[in-house]
Amino acid sequence: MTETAPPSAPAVPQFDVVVVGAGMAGLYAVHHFRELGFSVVALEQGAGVGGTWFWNRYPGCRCDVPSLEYSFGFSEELEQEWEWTEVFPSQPEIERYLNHVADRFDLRRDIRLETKVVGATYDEAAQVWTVATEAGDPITGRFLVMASGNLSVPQTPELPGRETFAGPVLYTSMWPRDGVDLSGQRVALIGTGSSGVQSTPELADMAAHLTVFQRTPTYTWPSYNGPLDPEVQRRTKEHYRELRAGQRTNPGGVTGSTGAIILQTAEDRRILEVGEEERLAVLEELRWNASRVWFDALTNPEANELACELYREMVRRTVDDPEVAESLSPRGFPIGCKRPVIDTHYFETFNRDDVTLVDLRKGGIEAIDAGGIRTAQGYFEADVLVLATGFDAMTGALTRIDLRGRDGRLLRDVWAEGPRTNLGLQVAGFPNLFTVTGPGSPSVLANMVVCIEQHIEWIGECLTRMRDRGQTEVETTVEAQDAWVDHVNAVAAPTMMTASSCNSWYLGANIPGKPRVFLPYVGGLNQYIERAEAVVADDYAGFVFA
Ligand code: N01
Repeated sequence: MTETAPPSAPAVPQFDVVVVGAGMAGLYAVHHFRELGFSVVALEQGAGVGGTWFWNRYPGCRCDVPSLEYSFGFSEELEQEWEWTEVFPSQPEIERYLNHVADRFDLRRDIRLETKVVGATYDEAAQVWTVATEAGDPITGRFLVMASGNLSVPQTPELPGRETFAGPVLYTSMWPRDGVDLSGQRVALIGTGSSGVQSTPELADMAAHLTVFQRTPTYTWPSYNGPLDPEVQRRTKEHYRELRAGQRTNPGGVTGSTGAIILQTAEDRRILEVGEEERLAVLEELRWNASRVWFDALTNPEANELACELYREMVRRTVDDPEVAESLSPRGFPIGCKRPVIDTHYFETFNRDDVTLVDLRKGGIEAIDAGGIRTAQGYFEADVLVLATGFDAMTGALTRIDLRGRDGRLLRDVWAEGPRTNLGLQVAGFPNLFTVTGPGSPSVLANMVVCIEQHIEWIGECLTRMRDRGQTEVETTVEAQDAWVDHVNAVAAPTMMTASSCNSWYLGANIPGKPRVFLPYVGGLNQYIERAEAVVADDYAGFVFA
């Protein structure tokens, strides 16, 4: 509960809908709500549209969902006219695509760039949200749609002496728009999650020397990227409606019908039922994927550990120096607990003479000074520091602003023990607030574009129903929210993702002090959509309208 009295808002707001963010979700929100006849504005802190794909422009940045599936399905013309060039799209290609979307649908006139939202307050009497920005006067709207991203708030770790470093300190998630010339530079990279793993081979190519500081080794699997076959693209365009329908009945929102190999999933093989000879034969045959094909490894820790050992054997076969190979081998947490990392020649990069691995488990970072990084293992000189240290995922963009609902209560306080939502879409005590791909929805566990379109359409349908009935306020009940949170927790419990040895950002474990709560919905996008549609069919059971 806060002490600040909410400011009074005008009875007639400036906009029907205020959207926060102009990434994929914000762009589609502007288009869709406008098509439905609502007045809408999107507030975006960046100097361009694209969200994730505007900010994360580090070398090697690429999506791991096939381009033909990682694209909007709301416009057949858009589907037909846009030509993808690679199986998995790179950041520049996705950014170009999203700028094309903004222009093609004339979205920019309702988007305010360089407008950072710092808070929003709900006026219960007026039923209006007042949104505060760093850019100027507050903006009012009947509804507030947070399209502010799941991985949009960089985690900025405490690194003693960082401010004394003489050279540039670059975040992969805030990479300079004009690029950086790293030729002849000694680069120090901290962080070996998806961003660090993707950028390692590219930074090694660009720099004079690359030193990778690794706190936790990562399970990574090779990307099957390459030029997109024009014939595959042509065929897909002929059958796009089937593909889009198929995405919504698939747990991950990806049909795989374009032939792209995404990631080997578990087959009907059981590692506990085969001897070492057969396991090694599978390793010969499937290489890295030999660690992913075992059905019993999904739930049985003993089976999982055997799969991990196959993975480590693959690291040993790839990395020349046995000590470096051992340092790069993950231990102590299961395969499947963290977000799978997809790489291009990551392990091979450590065979280069101009690349050094510093295993922080043998002694952590003690201090940074003007010329480099001091660890218990020695001093490493550097001209440029690159931080690939992750995000305050799923909740950061909502809890790090001053978001106040009924009685001026701050969302950060309401979620002090972890986020609670109904369907990841609404929070009790915060009427007329919608969170796109919020905690408790499939979001980061599925094709984000499909998740975004489904959420925006669900919200649009709800707002249209309200307009038709002359209603001006909608809010989830506490009971429906509690029931949804119980369901989210129940489906997560048997998976490796909630194993006690797992310290992932799915659990908030990467942010000091963040409550350990499993954030996304792991029941599958298809199951989720069924449940979200059942709520609508049941006349919005669990939601109260005024
Ligand atoms: O972040 P991460 P990310 N000292 O949190 C280390 C998506 N994504 O940006 O594991 C030293 O995974 C930290 O170490 P540890 C995707 O969903 C997708 O890489 O905490 N190290 C870890 O190694 C992904 O999962 C793609 O011990 C420190 C790293 O920093 C998500 O974004 C590409 C440290 C952070 O890894 C996040 O990925 C990029 C410290 N003080 C991103 N603090 C695709 O390929 C943190 N670390 C599609």
